[in-house]
Amino acid sequence: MTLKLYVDRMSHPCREVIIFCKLNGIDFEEVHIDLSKRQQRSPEYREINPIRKIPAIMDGRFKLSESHAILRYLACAFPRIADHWYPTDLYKRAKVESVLDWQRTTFPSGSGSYVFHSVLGPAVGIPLNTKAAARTEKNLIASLALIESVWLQKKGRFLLGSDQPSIADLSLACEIMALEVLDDKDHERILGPFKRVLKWLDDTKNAMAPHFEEVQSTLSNYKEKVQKQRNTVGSKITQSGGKPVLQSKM
Ligand SMILES: N[C@@H](CCC(=O)N[C@@H](CS)C(=O)NCC(=O)O)C(=O)O
Repeated sequence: MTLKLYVDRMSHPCREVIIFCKLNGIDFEEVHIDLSKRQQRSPEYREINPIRKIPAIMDGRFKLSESHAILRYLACAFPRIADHWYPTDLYKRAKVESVLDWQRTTFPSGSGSYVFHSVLGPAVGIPLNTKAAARTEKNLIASLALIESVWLQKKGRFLLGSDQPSIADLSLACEIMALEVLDDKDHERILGPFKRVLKWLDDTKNAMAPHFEEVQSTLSNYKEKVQKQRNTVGSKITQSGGKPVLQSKM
């Protein structure tokens, strides 16, 4: 039976799982759970994941949620997955685990939240929140500094000094790449100072080509849409001398 992925490509944990399957030639069916329509709250989806979050998978009769648990499961359950993704060597695996755990405990108030409060919220029906965005920006900058000084210190191109990417590279890169949706000025202000992070992101994208960019393109398309809306509102404000021009719906 084909593996089913319950996902929305707007969500970074979902993108991680899709990219992993594509990179490793795992056959899957993508079931779209539309966050903007709150389909994760539907009774049907509750049967798949009672926690009502995405991603989730169904492999035969086995159901699983939590992106990191899913990545670990896929890396072990499917044949011929290259060892570098989730090393069998206990010490190497433990190090990969430490990055994954750090990411889930530290980053929820980092890039994901920042992007959510400053751009993505309306995509799932939640208004933007500039105060929360400012609060999370601090945490995000501190996390980027830590990635640069701790995880990217060694010689290799990838996290922990490795020459090939692991599921920790995939997951962390997907989370940080959510920042792509910011306008260019904010993106440069936040990521610009972190040259090693930028180089690692490039190396990760290249090592995972073409699937990384292809799956990430949902976000780039959303950015274009937001940009167009900003420009339209901006030009209406200019035309009206400061106040947005509100169009009649009729
Ligand atoms: N720790 C979870 C996070 C899952 C999660 O928060 N997913 C979000 C989308 S990015 C979601 O389903 N949100 C819907 C909701 O909270 O109602 C994972 O890594 O899978």
